[in-house]
Amino acid sequence: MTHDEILKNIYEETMVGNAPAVLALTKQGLEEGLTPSQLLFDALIPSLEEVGARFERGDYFVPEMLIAGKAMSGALDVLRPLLAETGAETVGTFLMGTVKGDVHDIGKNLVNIMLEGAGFHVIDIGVQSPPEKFIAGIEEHNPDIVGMSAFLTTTMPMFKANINAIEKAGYRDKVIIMVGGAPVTQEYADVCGADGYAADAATAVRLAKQLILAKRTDAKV
Ligand code: B1M
Repeated sequence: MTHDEILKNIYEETMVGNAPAVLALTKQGLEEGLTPSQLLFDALIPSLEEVGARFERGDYFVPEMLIAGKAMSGALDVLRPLLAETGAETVGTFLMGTVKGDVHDIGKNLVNIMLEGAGFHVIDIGVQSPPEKFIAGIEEHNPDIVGMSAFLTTTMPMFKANINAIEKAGYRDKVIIMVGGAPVTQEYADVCGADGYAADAATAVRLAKQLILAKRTDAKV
């Protein structure tokens, strides 16, 4: 199979949720010289985007989204150690969770992998995380940054609820707060009072580093 054929097959098998085939093709792609980034950005992510578009058009339903998501997660398990390979020292501690009411975790996991790859110590508090869980995470791990993901329009208001709770607990000045997720915008992040917003994992890593540096040197981003 050529590189293009492997990528095309991963794209198609992810779309139909054929997890064993996606796993085998991902391993084959790596053996044959495709990079983890090519597998991610040229096959897996575009496939899930198309799954979302089909769901919006009413051509796909929740079960189809679910199996496509599982197929992607299986491939991510293989790519994780490769994407996270780093010799760098710890840049900072990043506490990350998907907000209450939201079960989406693939995007969050991908951000985590890229953060780990950039030298962050990442603590993942999982999905459906209520404000108390973010607070408990801050108390236990003393993070530099608290990251929140929301993937539904209906769960985005949890950003503000979490930020209010963090403020009330007296930790707002202690932590940098970053938000993200498919429906989130810079404008919405500003309205919530977050310190940073990123549209994708690579930008999230870049911004996280900038925000930490700015806080440590008292500069503005
Ligand atoms: Co759902 N879902 N889903 N879903 N799902 C979306 C998000 C949706 C956009 C599909 C659509 O209509 N086109 C839509 C939300 C619409 C909206 O509100 N605006 C939707 C819906 C409606 C729903 C349900 C309500 C469906 C229903 O039950 N009727 C339901 C809600 C369940 C709940 O949470 N309470 C639901 C359920 C599910 C499944 C469980 C079946 C499954 C989730 C599996 C899982 O995550 N383990 C699922 C899936 C797979 C999707 C789509 C198809 C794919 C999501 C994904 O993994 N994308 C999605 C459609 C889409 O996104 N196009 C959809 C790939 C991932 C790499 O990208 O998640 O955007 P993304 O993450 C990016 C960035 O957002 C960013 O970086 C990541 C990597 O680059 N980022 C951050 C993420 N977090 C960040 C944090 C940061 C910074 C950047 O700083 C802290």
